[in-house]
Amino acid sequence: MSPPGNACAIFAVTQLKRLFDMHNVVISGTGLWVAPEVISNDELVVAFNAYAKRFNEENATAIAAGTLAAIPESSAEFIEKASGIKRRYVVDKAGVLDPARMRPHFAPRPDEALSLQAEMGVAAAKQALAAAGRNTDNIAADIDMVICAASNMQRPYPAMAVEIQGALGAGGYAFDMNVACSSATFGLEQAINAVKTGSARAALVISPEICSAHLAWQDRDCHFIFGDVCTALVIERADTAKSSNRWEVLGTKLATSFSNNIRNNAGFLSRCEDRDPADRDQLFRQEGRKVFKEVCPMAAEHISSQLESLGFSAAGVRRFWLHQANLAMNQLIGKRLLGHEASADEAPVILDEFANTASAGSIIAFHRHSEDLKAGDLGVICSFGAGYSIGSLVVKKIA
Ligand code: CO8
Repeated sequence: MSPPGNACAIFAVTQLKRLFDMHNVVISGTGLWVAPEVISNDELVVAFNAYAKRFNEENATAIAAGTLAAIPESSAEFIEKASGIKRRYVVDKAGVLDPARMRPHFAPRPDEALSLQAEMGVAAAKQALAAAGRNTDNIAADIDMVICAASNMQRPYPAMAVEIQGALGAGGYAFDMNVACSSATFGLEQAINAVKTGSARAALVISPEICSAHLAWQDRDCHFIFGDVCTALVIERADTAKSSNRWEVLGTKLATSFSNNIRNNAGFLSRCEDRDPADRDQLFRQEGRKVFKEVCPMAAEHISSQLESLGFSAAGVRRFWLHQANLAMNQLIGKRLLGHEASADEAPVILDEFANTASAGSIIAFHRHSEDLKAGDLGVICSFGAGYSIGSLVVKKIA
């Protein structure tokens, strides 16, 4: 039997070897599935106000008696001024804009058919694979990990990621994860670590966000906030990557801190609690002002401390692809980081077109606004949201 000192030395050598075996990792392709229908603020407000009028008329007696509050009108001017949002893409517009329904309508699909989130995921993933220069006819040859990372899954099991893996014909393993608005960045860290350590060769991180299904379209405070979309990214070893838009991952940083300020109580216990799926707490709700005040400093500090730990400063970053919840939030974070209001070139905005798309927002910004940068340019992808949760990646363009 070897003495304990020897065992320690062997352990240390093995660990060192593992360290030296680590691979450099790149983001080599991105894809974006955009929901087929658009709702402008004006259209949304017309529908909301028709709903409010109807509600107020139907409940006129209770409102006059003071036992029920009347619903005030919404306004397109307020929405754009308070959030920066001008329109949003949704899977189903008619259901949302029907004052008698106020939620999308999705036709149920049989178990044998590809489910809605998987359909979005497959489309975005194929785009990302093509952008990465991968053969979309033989995906198993390249991809051996699929993560479906989103703020809502359409069912608990089987995992959406496994359905997407099957539909793509990818190899390896797949799993779902949910960290609300930070699902994509948290998923990216899992994929990056798996590729870095060799437990996967290449991974897809897919975020099908159907935010319209968990939004209370009858709530004036938030009815304008969300849109539907799906993003996908290919993560692979730097030495296998072929695409012309490759980004080396220099570091990832995740953080969470519990808060009730963004919450949704819908879950598998709801039925046993005799809850109505339309109850207000079974849908997205938030204390928007508190979120704004608490999350902005957290996100700015998170990014600057990560950059410092890697030997960089915000001034050396060419572009910030920030979470897309609210324009003023991003302006404040940009100002804290840079000392001046970030220009659209420094921190691109996509929420005007897409609204808040939960975890997909910062990835859409990266997808739309990364190709123009030069080799050597530094960038930061950062999400923040419910949990609270913050996830960031520092990346460097290498081709
Ligand atoms: N039209 C006209 N007036 C309005 C409206 C409206 N639609 N809504 C509110 N008002 C009025 C209010 O009544 C209030 O009037 P008064 O001053 O007389 O009381 C006034 O406007 C101001 O209201 P607020 O204080 O609510 O407005 P804010 O300026 O704070 O803006 C925002 C509201 C835009 C919501 C803002 O607070 C915000 O964006 N905050 C940050 C929110 C955020 O980032 N949240 C992140 C959540 S996303 C996330 O983490 C993912 C979760 C998972 C998603 C799942 C999918 C659904």
